[in-house]
Amino acid sequence: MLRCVYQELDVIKRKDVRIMKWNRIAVIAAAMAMMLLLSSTPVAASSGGLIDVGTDATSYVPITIDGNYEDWQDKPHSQLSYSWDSGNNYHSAALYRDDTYVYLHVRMSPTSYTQFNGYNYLFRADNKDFYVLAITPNNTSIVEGDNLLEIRRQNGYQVIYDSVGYVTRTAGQPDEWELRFPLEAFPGASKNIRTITFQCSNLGEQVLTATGTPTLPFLLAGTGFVIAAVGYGIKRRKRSAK
Ligand SMILES: [Ca+2]
Repeated sequence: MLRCVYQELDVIKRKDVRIMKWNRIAVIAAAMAMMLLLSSTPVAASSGGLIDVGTDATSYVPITIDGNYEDWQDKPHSQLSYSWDSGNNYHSAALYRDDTYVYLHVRMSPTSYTQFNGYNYLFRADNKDFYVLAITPNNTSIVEGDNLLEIRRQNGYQVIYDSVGYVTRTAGQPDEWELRFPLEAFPGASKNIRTITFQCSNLGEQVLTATGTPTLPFLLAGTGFVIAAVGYGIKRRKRSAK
């Protein structure tokens, strides 16, 4: 009788140890997921989302729209040129996004077509088109120094809420500008937009793809999956141990 009791106690102890072991694994998995989440930084959007998180991570300086362009130095720039003139002149441009805004930087060619052009900007978020224009308030002439820009929807001409831009004109230099508008402005937009591109027939024929990805929503989804998977494993173990 006593022996049976001891055997039963031993079985219960082993079950407890097994459950404790799985609980510990669950805690470690959750901790690892959180560490991954906290250590995440923006990655190149063109490299493809969740799978690349953490493998191609690069830390970028946040963009401030202020007519100072040093914050663009660490962002990859592309050449925008016209096919009939690509060998001679090109503009330099970069598209960047974070989890709230999309940002554009353009510096015109130093040798020809040096002046600002804010018309016919086509931003595309996950293949949905959004035409935007950038103009000075009341369409006033651009003067030397920093000029405030309004960012408007080309369709309807409304100023985009929470948008801002500056174009800088300096004697002997090509015009340079930066602007931003919120991701929420995109038609049917959610914060889970994966790919944003920019093109403008007035500046060149190339298509820019935004650098920077809001890793948080994707990683949260990933973390939830890890925890759910571990939880399911524990449940199965408990059930099969009965
Ligand atoms: Ca800036």
